[in-house]
Amino acid sequence: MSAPAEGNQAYGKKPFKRSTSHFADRITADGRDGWPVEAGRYRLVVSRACPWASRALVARRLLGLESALPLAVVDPIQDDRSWRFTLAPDGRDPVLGIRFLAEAYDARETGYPGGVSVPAIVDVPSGKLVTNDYQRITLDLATEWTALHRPGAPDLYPEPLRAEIDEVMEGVFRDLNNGVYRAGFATGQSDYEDAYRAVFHRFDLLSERLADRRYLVGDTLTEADIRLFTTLVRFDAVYHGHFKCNRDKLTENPVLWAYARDLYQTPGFGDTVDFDHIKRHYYQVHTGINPTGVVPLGPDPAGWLTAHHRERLGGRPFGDGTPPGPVEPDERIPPAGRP
Ligand SMILES: N[C@@H](CCC(=O)N[C@@H](CS)C(=O)NCC(=O)O)C(=O)O
Repeated sequence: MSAPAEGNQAYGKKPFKRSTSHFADRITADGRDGWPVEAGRYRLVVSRACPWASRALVARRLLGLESALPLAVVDPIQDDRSWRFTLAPDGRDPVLGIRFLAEAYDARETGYPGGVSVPAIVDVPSGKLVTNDYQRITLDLATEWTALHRPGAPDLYPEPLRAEIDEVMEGVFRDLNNGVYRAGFATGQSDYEDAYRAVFHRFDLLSERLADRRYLVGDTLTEADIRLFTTLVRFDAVYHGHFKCNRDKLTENPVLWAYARDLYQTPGFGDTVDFDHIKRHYYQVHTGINPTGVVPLGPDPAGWLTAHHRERLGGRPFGDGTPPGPVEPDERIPPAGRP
């Protein structure tokens, strides 16, 4: 039995509290937790709706880990057994042979009482969940999976910049990545207002920071940009309306809108985004805040492809490396999900 999806928790006047990842084993080059990096051994399970899982989708593309770490995409709509493989033929993941992600959680720990969340990495031979630790997964893809990176892969977590990257990510997580959820799931006026203020305080700080620099830290793409992108790309489609973060739209903030478009148009970012999955998940699953389940038609995503002019700020997106190649045909976003 899985816990109810976030957002449908019983309504008391408690602030929204994010659960911590229960399964925090790490897949490392030296295999110290019993899970060595190995091509083809693990399966990355994501929802394209989920911002935390989407970090892993972007990092995997930028690093060229597609064939080393194959992908399973779940249906954006959970049922009472949580995430389902209904997009696969016969509703079963063809490699793991399971219908619900919960089965991999159960294989790892019988009777685990917590929620079944994505991203999740599953060990294919045993069918067991290895980790759902979304904060760690992408950092390990960048630093532990290096032997399997593509030639020309960028360094997304460069050693000399880690302290600054961590500091930037901390504020982005608290006020934006998680701040929008605190606003959206608030059940009391003052909790909502606190979260709303934090979201737009961070908007203001970031638009100042990014006015004259192309990326958040250094002059290349890093993990910090991935984490900001996955929230910004959802902003007008869901957070502005559904989560009531409506002081500004992203499109009304010239700096952040240009920054987000620049990333969206960079190979590895926009080509992982499915606006159809994003909108259907939030508006249909969170029945506590959208009881009708009606999904809005707007906004028009066409703007994501317009010129951003951020090249003028310089920057070297991939440092000494190169952009990733085209998306594999079976991972391309269907027309309903893109501009
Ligand atoms: N709550 C997860 C973080 C990732 C997360 O919240 N994922 C969401 C989708 S955006 C999810 O799978 N929610 C289902 C649930 O928690 O029941 C954790 O603490 O590990």
